[in-house]
Amino acid sequence: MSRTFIICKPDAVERGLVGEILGRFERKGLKIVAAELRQLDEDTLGRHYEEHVGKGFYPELVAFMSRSPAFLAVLEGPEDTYAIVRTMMGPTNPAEAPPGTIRGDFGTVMTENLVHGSDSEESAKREIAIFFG
Ligand code: 3AN
Repeated sequence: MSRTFIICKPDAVERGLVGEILGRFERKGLKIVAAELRQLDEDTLGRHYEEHVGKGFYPELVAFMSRSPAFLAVLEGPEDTYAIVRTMMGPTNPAEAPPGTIRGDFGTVMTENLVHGSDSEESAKREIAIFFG
């Protein structure tokens, strides 16, 4: 089995899109094996986004990700679950995200792009450890 980590970001929770997003992953055949609505703090976000700390957009990213609760989940599928989730999310820039993807259907700006998904099996393990211990 293969697991990945997702965040329905604060914009998704505020807009009432958590059910829509989780429903897509469930209908695809992925199983929710852990989930929690949680207010994220700067310290946790610094560990999660360690490759972005210091970049120009980082302060805006942290302010956004900590402005209201996010919905965290671990999803499980038979193999390459992280890649299935990434394909369903669409590219980081919503302008490049095709219809049918989560960002393509619901997103219009780069920072507020609704959903995070681990970008490799290694990232998934690292992020599950950060958020679910
Ligand atoms: P993804 O969320 O698609 O994996 P990452 O991990 O490269 O993308 O970036 C994490 C988050 O940082 C993005 N979801 C987005 O909110 C923000 N971000 C990344 N690159 C930029 C950028 N060039 N300008 C503004 N925000 C960015």
